[in-house]
Amino acid sequence: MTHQTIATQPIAGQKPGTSGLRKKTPVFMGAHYLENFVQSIFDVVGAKGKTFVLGGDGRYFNDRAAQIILKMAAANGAARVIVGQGAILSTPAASHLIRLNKTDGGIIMSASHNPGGPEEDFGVKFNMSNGGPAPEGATEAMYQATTKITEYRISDAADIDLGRIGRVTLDGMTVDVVDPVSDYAALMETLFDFPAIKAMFVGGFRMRMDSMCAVTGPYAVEILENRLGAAKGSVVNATPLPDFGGMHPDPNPTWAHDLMSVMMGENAPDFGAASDGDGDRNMVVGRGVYVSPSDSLAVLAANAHLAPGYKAGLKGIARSMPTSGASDRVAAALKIGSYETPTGWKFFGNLLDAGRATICGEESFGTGSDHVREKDGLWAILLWLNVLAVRKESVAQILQSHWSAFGRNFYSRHDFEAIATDKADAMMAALRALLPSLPGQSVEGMEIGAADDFAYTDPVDGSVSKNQGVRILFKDGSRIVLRLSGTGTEGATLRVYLERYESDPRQFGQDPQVALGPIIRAVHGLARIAEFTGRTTPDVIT
Ligand code: G16
Repeated sequence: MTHQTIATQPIAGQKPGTSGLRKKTPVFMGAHYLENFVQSIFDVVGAKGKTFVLGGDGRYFNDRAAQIILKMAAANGAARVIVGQGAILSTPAASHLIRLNKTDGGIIMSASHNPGGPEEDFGVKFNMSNGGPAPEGATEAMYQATTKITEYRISDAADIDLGRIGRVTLDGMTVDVVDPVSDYAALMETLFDFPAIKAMFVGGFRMRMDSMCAVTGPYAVEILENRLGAAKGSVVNATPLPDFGGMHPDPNPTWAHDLMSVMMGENAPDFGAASDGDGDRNMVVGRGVYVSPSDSLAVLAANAHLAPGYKAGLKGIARSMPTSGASDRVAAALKIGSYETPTGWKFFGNLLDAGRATICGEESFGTGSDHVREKDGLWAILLWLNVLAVRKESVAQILQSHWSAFGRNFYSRHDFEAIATDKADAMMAALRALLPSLPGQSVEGMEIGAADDFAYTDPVDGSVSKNQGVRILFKDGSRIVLRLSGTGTEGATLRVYLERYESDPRQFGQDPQVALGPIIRAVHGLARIAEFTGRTTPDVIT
C-alpha cells in the first residue's frame, strides 16, 4: 500500500452553489472530477492528523465515491474517518456526528432533493467542525483551489467493507464504520417528549411518513415505529435506493403528490410528513390541510417550549429572506431577536454558534435548531408530533389558532425550471435595471414602497453577501422576491416568492393562490417572465 500522487489539471465549473458542488452524476464520475474537488477541500481545510465524518444519502455513486474519499483522506494524512455503515448518513446525522465526536469537519455526499441515478445528480459538500456547511469564504477558497490544482493524493489500498460496523485501518488511517441511526435517535430522545408522543400513538393517532426511497427511511422506522410506537407501515418508501425509486425526493406538494392525495383523501391519517434525499428537508401535512413551510416555522417557534429540549424558551428566530414574515411576528410576541439571512443554511451557522438564534427556517422546506448545524427533517416532524401530543388538537386547529393570534401571511413560491441560463440571466438583469424606478409606482392597485437587491451583513463576523435576490416591497406589506436557484444542475430555475399579510379572520380560509392573485399578476407584469422565458405557468407551486 502506498500513497500515490496523481497529476491532474483544473476542471472548469467546480464552484459550489447554495449547498456544495452539485453536478450530473456522469460529470462527477468523469476522470479526476471527484478527486480534484476533494483534494481542493483537503488543500483548504488541511487533512494531516485530522478526524472527519463521511456519509451520504445513498444515491448512485455514493458507495464508490466513499471509497475514493477514504483513500484520499488516508493519502492526505488524516488520522481517522468516522463513516456511516454503507456510506449512509443523513445530512443532520452527519452534522450531529461531527459535533458529538468533536471532529474537524465532514464530507457529505448528496445532491439533496435533486433526483439520483446514473443520469441524474450527485453532489459533495464540506461541513466545518461546528457541524455546519462551509461558509462562503471557505467554499470560495475551495473553488479557487480547483482552478489551480496540479495533483491529488490517493492511496492504492483495497476497498474496505463499509457494510460491517467496527474499526479498520486503511493505509495507516483509522476508519470507524458506525451505525448511521443510533446516535441521532439518542439525540432526538433528549429533545422531545417521547412518552407523550408514544401515548398519542397508543391512543390511535395515525401518521404517514413518506421517506421517498431516500435516506430518512431507516431513521424514521427506528424512531417513529420502533421507539415511538407508530403502527408498522406508517413509514412508506422506507428503503433508500440509489435512484430513489425514480422519485424526485423533494418534499413539496408537487413531488410528494402521493402523500398529498392520501392526506387530502377520505379517512386520511391525522398527520403526514415527507423528507428529502438527504433528510434535511421536511413537509408537514395535516388531515385535509397543507402547512406551508413558513407557517410551519412560525407554529414550531411559537410552540417549541412544549418540548423538553426547548422548555427554557428560544433565544431568537432566524429565517431566510424569501421566507414569509410569519415567524417575525412570533419573535416580536416572544420579545426575542429575529434575523433575516440570505438563502442557504450556511448563513444560520454564526447566529446559532453565537447563541443569538435557537430555531431557524426556510421556505424551501427547511427547519432546524441549535441541536445540529443543518436543517433537520425528522427533527421538525418530531417537534410537530410533540406539539400535537401536548396540545391534543388537530393540525388544522393549531393552524387556525395560530392565525387568530398572529394574522395570516399568505405565501407561495412559484418555480420555473430548466430555463435557458442566458434567458434567465437576461430577465434578472432587466429587472435589476428597473429597480430604481419602481418605488412610487402602482401595480394591480398596490403601491411599491421599495425595491432592491438583498444584501446581508452577518451581525457576528461582519461578512457581506450581495445580490441575494431581488425584492419588490409594497406599501401594504405585500412582497415579491425573485432569485435564481443555486442548487440546480440543468439550466436555470427561477424562483418567485409571493407574500401578502391578512389580519381579517374572515379571509383566513382563502386559497393562497387566490389571495395572492394580484401579486402573481404584478410579478408577471414587472419581470416580463413570459417574454423572457416563454413560460406562463410554474412547474412547481409550494
Ligand atoms: C439548499 C440549502 C437551503 C436552500 C435550498 C434552496 O437546500 O441548504 O438553505 O434554501 O438549497 O436553494 P436554491 O433556492 O438556491 O435552490 P438543500 O436541501 O438542497 O441542501
